[in-house]
Amino acid sequence: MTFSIPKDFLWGGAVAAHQLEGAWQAGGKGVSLADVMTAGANGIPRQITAEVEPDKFYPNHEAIDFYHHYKADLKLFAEMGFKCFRTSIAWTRIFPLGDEQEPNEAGLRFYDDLFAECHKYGIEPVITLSHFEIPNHLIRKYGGWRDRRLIDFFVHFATVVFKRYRKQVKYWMTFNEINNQTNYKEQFLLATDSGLVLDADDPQSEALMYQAAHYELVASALAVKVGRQINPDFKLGCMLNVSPLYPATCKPADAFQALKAMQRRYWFADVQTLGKYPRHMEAFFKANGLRADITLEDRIVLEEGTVDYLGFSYYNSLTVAAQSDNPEYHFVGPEAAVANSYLATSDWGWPIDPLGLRYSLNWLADHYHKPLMIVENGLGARDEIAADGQIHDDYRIAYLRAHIQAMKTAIEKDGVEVIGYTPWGCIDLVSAGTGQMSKRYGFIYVDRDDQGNGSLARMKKDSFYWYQKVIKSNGQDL
Ligand code: P53
Repeated sequence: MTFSIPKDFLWGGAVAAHQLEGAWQAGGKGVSLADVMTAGANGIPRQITAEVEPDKFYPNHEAIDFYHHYKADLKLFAEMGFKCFRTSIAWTRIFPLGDEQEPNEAGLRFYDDLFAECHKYGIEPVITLSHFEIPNHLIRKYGGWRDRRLIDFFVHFATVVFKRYRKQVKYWMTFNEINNQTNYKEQFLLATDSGLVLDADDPQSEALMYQAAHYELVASALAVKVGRQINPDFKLGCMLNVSPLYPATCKPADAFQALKAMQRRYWFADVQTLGKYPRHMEAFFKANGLRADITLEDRIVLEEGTVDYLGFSYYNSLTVAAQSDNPEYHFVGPEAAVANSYLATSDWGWPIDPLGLRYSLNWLADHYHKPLMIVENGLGARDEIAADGQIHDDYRIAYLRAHIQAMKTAIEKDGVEVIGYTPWGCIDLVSAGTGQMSKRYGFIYVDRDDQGNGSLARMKKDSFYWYQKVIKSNGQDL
């Protein structure tokens, strides 16, 4: 056993197809959910339109046009020393509608070329199958994941890409941040996770969420089973957003509320890593009449399709206080969260808490006993080009340094097994939550603004050189 960052550690960066590729109609690509989301802003939600409306601005349509810039961009990632690159396959490039039998060859070819370019530099692709980009047709015709037929469509998609990229891709994840929908009153989270486009106060939203989530979990397990048959060397993972929940005070009711909130947000990982619903969720479903369509056959599939590793995003912790009117805690969202006076926040109001990453790594290791991969972490911030023409993003470096240090301590002192670290948005891209370009995460700046103006030129920030040094020293020189 070694208690240090392993030699073959997967340092890299993470993105999602819809947030950077652009080229939303190239090569026969179909319309995805991301193509019908308008731009929002800090505190202003993005709108989801039924179809693409000509007079509206949809920032993902062009994004940063990675589709036509990927060769130059990968060259920059290679220059930083990336060992891996996490992106997703846009479902609508492969199946423009989502329910076809025959895949779209032009879409498949794009990823052939992209993965070949990665391997040219010894960069291992890490691929998410479904990252907030469900085909819009599946939303409009089937109502998204509320319909059991989506399982077959997804498994067919997974099978096609597993076979096609059997030799090019080893690391896979099924559904991005599958547990975001726990906050089922937020339209954006239900839509991006499950293709459920509902009003915030829809009385069905909780029941539909648990149904949709169940079908996704079955689809995820089936995909894992199929993937293992196609290539036994595949590493197949799940992906959760992890924001540990702290009690606001040492009042026992607050501590208990935090415990309940953890159960309510992370049970998805129990299903995906341990193969079954935890008893607390079975009891919750029963008590609340939330009996979804869960068959015996589904339960067998869940047991058979457990993952090899657990990927997760970490941005922040959350703090909760007991709510006397809601002792059973249905819902984990902003209503329950309180400000944590010990933590500073980003310009978008996200608490900054490096120790929360060490906490999360420990908690996940204790519960799930699987290798962990930190597949997103980072600071969304505004960048200014200084008088010397450079971007001195010391705030971003400070954030990442503190989080990598927390990860290192978890590996060295707590014995947690971590196989990789891919900070989010390694090149500036469209924010998922707000649709903004100005909420930047990258080591590489992209000249494009929130209205879609700009030359798309790329430029290295100070953090580019810093991260290059981190990778070169395998995390020793922070
Ligand atoms: P943006 C909500 C809460 C935590 C993570 O987010 C989230 C979201 C959705 O916004 O998303 C993940 O761009 C997601 C990425 C996303 C990234 O975090 O809103 O996997 O697609 O871009 C950062 O600042």
